[in-house]
Amino acid sequence: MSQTPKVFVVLPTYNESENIGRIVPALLDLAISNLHVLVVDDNSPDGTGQFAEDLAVQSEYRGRVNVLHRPAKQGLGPAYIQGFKHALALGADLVIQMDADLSHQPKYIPQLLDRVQDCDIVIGSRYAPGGSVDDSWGPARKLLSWWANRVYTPTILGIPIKDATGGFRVYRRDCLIGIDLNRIKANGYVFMVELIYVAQRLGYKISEIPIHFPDRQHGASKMSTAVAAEAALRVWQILFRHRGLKREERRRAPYAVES
Ligand SMILES: Nc1nc2c(ncn2[C@@H]2O[C@H](COP(=O)(O)OP(=O)(O)OP(=O)(O)O)[C@@H](O)[C@H]2O)c(=O)[nH]1
Ligand SMILES: [Mg+2]
Repeated sequence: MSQTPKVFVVLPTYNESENIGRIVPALLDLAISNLHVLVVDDNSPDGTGQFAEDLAVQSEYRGRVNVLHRPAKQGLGPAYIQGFKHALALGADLVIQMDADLSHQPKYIPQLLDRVQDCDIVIGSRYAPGGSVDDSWGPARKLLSWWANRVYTPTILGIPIKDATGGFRVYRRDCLIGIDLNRIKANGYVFMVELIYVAQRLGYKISEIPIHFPDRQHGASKMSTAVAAEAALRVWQILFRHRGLKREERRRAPYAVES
């Protein structure tokens, strides 16, 4: 890796017009040189894609904001995969995955980047010691989320990860190539679990740092009980799909360049 790694933050958006103008400046104002943002918008009806384009041409951000426009809402997984491949094609050494709704707070990025010097993936973790979720969550919601992440998912998959559904992460370039993103089939939120399970099977070193996870202040969540229940069932599918993977099956060739 060069002296100053090229860092790309991939932000998937669907109707985040109230957040995009907050998060992009917050990221670019971090004192991190060579940090770029890639917005992956699924043709948001609220105009998020155009707001992102407006930011991209603002003189203070020019050259540091890229926007990928996808034709329609096609799910978080495919948006991230296209975004990751695009960031790699643009020369990213490190790729940060985060939501655009400010539940993933930019202030943790220096810690993520610091930790990734010793491993392949770092997860900003709600369930590592010292991590926490929004105070407004009731006891039932807290318990369910804790159980899903600390008990259900790691037990089924046999992985020692405390926040496998957490979507605030940094990956090294070689690791995103080695995983072979074409293996990842999940569309929705279980994408996080599939990707981390494949990484674990392939022997990548994964670490977690504690974060506080506040609820979004603006815009609407795309999460629902039905989506969460489907994700829980799909953990089994992920197990059967990838449990035979071995370290030798790491991909070596970079991806073909796509837009
Ligand atoms: N491009 C794209 N982005 C999406 C899609 N679905 C969700 N997103 C984005 O993914 C991120 C996470 O979505 P949220 O609705 O906040 O879901 P969540 O964070 O799991 O749920 P909450 O905790 O309720 O906010 C946000 O930046 C969304 O705009 C999609 O189909 N395509
Ligand atoms: Mg959210």
